[in-house]
Amino acid sequence: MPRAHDALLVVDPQVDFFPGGALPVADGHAIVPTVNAALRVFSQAGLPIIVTRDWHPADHCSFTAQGGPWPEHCVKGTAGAEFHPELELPSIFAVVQKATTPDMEAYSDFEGTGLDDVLRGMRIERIIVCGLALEYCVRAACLDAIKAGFEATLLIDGTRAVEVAPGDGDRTLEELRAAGVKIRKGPPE
Ligand code: VGL
Ligand code: ZN
Repeated sequence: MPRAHDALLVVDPQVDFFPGGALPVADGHAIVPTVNAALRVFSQAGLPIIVTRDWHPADHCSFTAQGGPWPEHCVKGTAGAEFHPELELPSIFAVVQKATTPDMEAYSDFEGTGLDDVLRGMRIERIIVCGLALEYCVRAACLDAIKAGFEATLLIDGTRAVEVAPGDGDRTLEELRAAGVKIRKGPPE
């Protein structure tokens, strides 16, 4: 891997989701080597790379101040919303931003973005997924990829769980497997 008609989807590798950020995933740094390897391999193969970002207005409905479940995070234009500096981003990649308006929450990169049509237009058949956080945006991206008719492979070493409740990560993996998502260990080479 990868092969023709694959695309790489790196979900929300943003400062706020790493340790020290506003909504940190413990051990988030552990994903960096696998994500960078995936970026390198897809870039060298000339295959599409999509990096997504949670891109909220300051009054987003998911924030506790608005009655939502999360602390303020990934406010568009702030340092916490930047891609993590340890990411080795190639010269060419596409950015998808989501949950950009106050009233709409979107964990999935396919929700309200038109990404599925863009990928179909590029003749993509399989989506290789990594990033943060496993139970939320990575889960939603994998499930929606399958629903949209793509194959989906999750790079297990390139993702980590928030674990709001212990065991959430493992339960998510089971759910993804049952939905037809392939789980792959190690970097994509
Ligand atoms: C995410 C919680 C809130 C994620 C985004 O990227 O997984 N999680 N917003
Ligand atoms: Zn968010």
